[in-house]
Amino acid sequence: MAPNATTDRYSVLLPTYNERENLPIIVWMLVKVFTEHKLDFEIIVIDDNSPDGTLDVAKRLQDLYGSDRIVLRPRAGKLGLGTAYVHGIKNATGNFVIIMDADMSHHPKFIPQFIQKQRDGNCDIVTGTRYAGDGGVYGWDLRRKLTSRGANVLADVLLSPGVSDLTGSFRLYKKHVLAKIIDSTISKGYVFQMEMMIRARQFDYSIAEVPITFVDRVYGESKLGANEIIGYLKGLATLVVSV
Ligand SMILES: Nc1nc2c(ncn2[C@@H]2O[C@H](COP(=O)(O)OP(=O)(O)OP(=O)(O)O)[C@@H](O)[C@H]2O)c(=O)[nH]1
Ligand SMILES: [Mg+2]
Repeated sequence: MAPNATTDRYSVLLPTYNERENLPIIVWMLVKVFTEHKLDFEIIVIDDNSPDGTLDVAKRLQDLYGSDRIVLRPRAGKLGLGTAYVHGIKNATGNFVIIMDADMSHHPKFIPQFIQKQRDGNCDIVTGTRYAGDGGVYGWDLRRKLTSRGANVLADVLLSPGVSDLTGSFRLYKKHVLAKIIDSTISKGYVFQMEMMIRARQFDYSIAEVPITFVDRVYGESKLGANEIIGYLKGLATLVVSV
């Protein structure tokens, strides 16, 4: 990528809940990628009062990398991912926003590809996909793989939005585009990411895809259980009747 080609600035929204082991590693990797590619960036950590003390770790990272690079926007309690993005975007100073998980399932090495893709077509959204090209999932058992794949196939059949990975959450947006989409999205849980793509289609935003490899979270317990699956199916049904 041509250095200093533009005045673009990238705001990474990192929602965290009990990610004290993962946060220093993901932040280090992000700083490295952005610096090596001479890209302007900030990392906005939205911690929901994690009982494991993630916020203390975030403060130490802010001391280390500086408050122009690490921005802390904590909240008093666990309020969920959707509102975490809303909260984060309010404080974003970049013209682009990247949303990703803090548990290292999403590798920062893909970010330059997202940016290149965005610049190539001036697209509104670039989404990582586990289900096209060289994309894939590592470290999940068969049940979890089938659940994720099944969720995507089902949504594609019912809503056909033409995006290969609907439930993924590693994406790059023009900031005003993300603000508008979030504003019109009502779902919670896993359906939230999918509804964002469906709303994007309704507004006629252009969406490009970059294949990514997704690895299971490095530290911490996964919490995908029957409740999340039932929640997803209910949310999908609501979407099918409402769009
Ligand atoms: N601020 C905030 N962050 C959250 C909340 N729930 C999850 N997160 C963070 O959002 C990202 C995605 O959540 P995960 O727990 O990894 O969800 P997942 O990948 O579906 O499930 P895992 O198998 O547990 O990895 C992670 O960085 C979490 O720490 C929340 O209520 N508030
Ligand atoms: Mg995860």
